[in-house]
Amino acid sequence: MAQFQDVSQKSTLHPKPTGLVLQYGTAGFRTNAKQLDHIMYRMGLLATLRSKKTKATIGVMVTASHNPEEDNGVKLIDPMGEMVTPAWEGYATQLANAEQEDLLTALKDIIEREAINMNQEANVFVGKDTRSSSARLSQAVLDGVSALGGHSKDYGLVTTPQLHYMVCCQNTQGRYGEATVEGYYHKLSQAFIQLTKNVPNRTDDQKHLSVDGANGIGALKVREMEGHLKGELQISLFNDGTSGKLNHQCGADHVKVQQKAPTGIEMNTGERCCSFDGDADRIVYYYSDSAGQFHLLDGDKIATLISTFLKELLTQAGLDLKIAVVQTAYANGSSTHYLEDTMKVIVICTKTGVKHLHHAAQEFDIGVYFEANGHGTVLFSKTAEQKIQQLAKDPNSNDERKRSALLLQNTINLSNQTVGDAISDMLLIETILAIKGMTVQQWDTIYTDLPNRQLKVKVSDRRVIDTTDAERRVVSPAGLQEAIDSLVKKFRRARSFVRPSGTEDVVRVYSEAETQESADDLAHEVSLAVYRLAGGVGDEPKPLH
Ligand code: 16G
Ligand code: MG
Repeated sequence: MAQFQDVSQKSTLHPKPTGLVLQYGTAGFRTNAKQLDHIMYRMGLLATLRSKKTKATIGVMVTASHNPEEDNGVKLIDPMGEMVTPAWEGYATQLANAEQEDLLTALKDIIEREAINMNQEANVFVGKDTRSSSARLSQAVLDGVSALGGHSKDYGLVTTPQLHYMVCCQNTQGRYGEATVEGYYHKLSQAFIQLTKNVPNRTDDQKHLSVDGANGIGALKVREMEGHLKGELQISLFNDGTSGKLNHQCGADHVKVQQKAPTGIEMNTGERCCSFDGDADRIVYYYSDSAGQFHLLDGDKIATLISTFLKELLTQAGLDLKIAVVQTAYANGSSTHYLEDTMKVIVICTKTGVKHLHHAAQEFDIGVYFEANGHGTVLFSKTAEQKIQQLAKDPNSNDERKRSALLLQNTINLSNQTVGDAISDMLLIETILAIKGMTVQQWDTIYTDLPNRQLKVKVSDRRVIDTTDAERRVVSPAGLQEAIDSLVKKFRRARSFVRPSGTEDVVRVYSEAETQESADDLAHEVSLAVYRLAGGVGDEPKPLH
């Protein structure tokens, strides 16, 4: 077929380095940008096949999120704006690793296995972050799409959640919104303005927020959006990419892992600040108190704030809808405790990675999901949306119920229901704080985090670590879980787990305990156990104190 000739011919412009093996991991392919040209071309091909198969528009996002600027990556977006389905992650890995001469065979194998009608039209949306390699790499994706005769739309510079949003809008014929960046700003800012209208006399302090844009795409987009907010939110933007390096000493991941403020931000005592990550799908908040102490409000604190707000609204509206919070093993024990025992909401724990949380959240009328690292959003089921809409229109309902229903309705519009979105989350958090008349300090004291520590251990092959129970327990290597259990017993209110990273060649160690010193000691001792029982390489982990 002429189509395949074109694929072959163009593939010579995007040759695969012989022997290079890469895997479609938790967040797609991610490595040094120099190794990714052939991957991008091939993901253009695969997205075209996926589009033919689903008879819908598919998204391809070129980004490596919070990784250093030298890296890049790519992930595929399925029709409703969700992560691509696992079977196709497998195809992505196969196609990526086929040697140059086997490319057509690998491609035809997928076509056959999925019984794809090659006469079906295909449509692919492409977006990219601000990395210097992104322009060239997204061009390689577009080459792949055109080689198989697919149509493409290049959105250029967009945040990851914006591209997810576009794909969902396109495939729902605009019911979710208009598939343009303007449409996105319009939908979110309208909802934000409607919600903040409920709070008369907001002071300038309440309207002001300092944002660390991680020197990335989020900075550009938040600036674009600001005008739509009609002064209801006044942003001081730091690390806007004009001079600093992407993710370097800044951004949500840096702040969360280092538990300190990013460089380049001016923090006044008690003022709310937040950081986005490199592709703006994560957000964390923080402030510094009068003693100069830094306080982090991570994904767990955000999930608590949002779920509390929604639960109160449901009660006021008299709506019987089931709400749940989805977390991972990284959620601080205090947050889980507070949500279950004080708030009486259902808490679910899943494996790390957005797709796992997203799917678990879809099981409820309202599913609030957040990873401790700040990736998360709120999902509303069709039933929930309908009940809320009905109540908002019901002429017989009283004022309080109606007001709550309207607030819920605008909250739905403010949430990016396809994936975690720093901009949408930021607007929702600002709204809730305004409506509840809460300062960042008051939000922080809802519960007190248990001190915790994250470490990484280099081992010769991290796949020797196998986990179960949503990554909370180790199955192999033999003896490791027993070792962790007995170490945990030495400390008060302690917990620890280890898991192989899905994005880096390391084993991650997490611990929490009553004091920081205990959490540090526990993390160190567990790291030693991993080093000894799972084939550690290099120097033995050293104590933190
Ligand atoms: C990726 C995941 C994120 C997860 C992180 C864990 C997506 C879109 N992103 O960034 O959810 O927390 O990986 O990294 O799924 P790790 O496996 O290296 O600890
Ligand atoms: Mg990200």
